[in-house]
Amino acid sequence: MIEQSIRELESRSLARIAAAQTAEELEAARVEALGRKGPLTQFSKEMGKLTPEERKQLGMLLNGAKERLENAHETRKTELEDAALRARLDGEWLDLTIPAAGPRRGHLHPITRIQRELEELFTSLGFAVLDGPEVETEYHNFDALNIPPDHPARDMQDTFWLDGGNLLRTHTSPVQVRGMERLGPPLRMIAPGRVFRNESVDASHEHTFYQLEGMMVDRNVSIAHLLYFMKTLLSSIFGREVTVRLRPGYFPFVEPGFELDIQCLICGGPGCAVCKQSGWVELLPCGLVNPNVLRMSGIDPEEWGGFAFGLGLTRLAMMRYGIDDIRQLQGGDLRFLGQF
Ligand code: 2NL
Repeated sequence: MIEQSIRELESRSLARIAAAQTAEELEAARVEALGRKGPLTQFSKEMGKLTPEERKQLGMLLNGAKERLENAHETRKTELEDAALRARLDGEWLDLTIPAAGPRRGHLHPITRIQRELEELFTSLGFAVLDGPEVETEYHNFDALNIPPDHPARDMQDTFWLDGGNLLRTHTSPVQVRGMERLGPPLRMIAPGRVFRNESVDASHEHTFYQLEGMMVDRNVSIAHLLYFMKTLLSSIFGREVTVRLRPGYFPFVEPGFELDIQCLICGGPGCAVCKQSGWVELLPCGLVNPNVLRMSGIDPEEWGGFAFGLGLTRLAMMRYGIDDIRQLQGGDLRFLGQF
């Protein structure tokens, strides 16, 4: 009678253990079959009422059932653990043969690209590419350029002055002054680089921007030479012939000085929003080098003459790429720079 119920109990519990699908279900089945409140334990507790012979019989029965249940539990536990590990390995596999993504490829800043293009062009025309200090003396930045002592450009509002009387160059002209001093005539040179003005920053003004100035000094240099080189420069920049005009312009370092305008490339002359209905776009200040400037750098203006020009690289980059806020160019935002 009792033997019968132990056997039934065992086979029911074995079935439950084998059917367990999770560690929780398995544990519940184990507690039910073998736990301290489980039927097997209850049977063991009642053995005291039995005769020694009956006790021996029942004890063997109970121990056998207990052992088989424990084995079944252990087996199922291992099965479930193996299955869990296999599922995890399937989910987490790594293909170590896939090639790595590699470092992200960078590229030149749009201003650097324009600068390099123009360096190539001028090199091909026999010009040297010169570099110079960004911290300059007042002499090289102003005096040697015939800029008078009371000129507003020398003001605190326009120039970053440094302790000791030096300053951050406000144009690349001092590089050309140093070039004239060092090379002597005849010479052809360009001076591209970073310049600084004490400006309030907004969409069209930066305290830091880029310029490319150029100069040729030789015998019998005329405005015809100036025009030839400027037209060559502009058709290289814009990739087509451009129509130009000269208007008088005043800069202390050139005499005569000009504003060179190009016929508007958007509307071709009749007038549009870009040229403000005038048909012309102001682009390039230039002129013949002032004899005082030549003399101060040790070049005899009776024998030598030259032309010079100044090109805003930052403005050119904005025109070419349609950038409407100058602050983007120095901003370092890769989402912006990545577009070029
Ligand atoms: C500008 C300035 C110009 C020059 C720059 C120059 C330099 C020397 C002698 C004579 Cl050492 N001239 N530079 C000449 C004409 C115009 O432009 O701010 N351009 C955006």
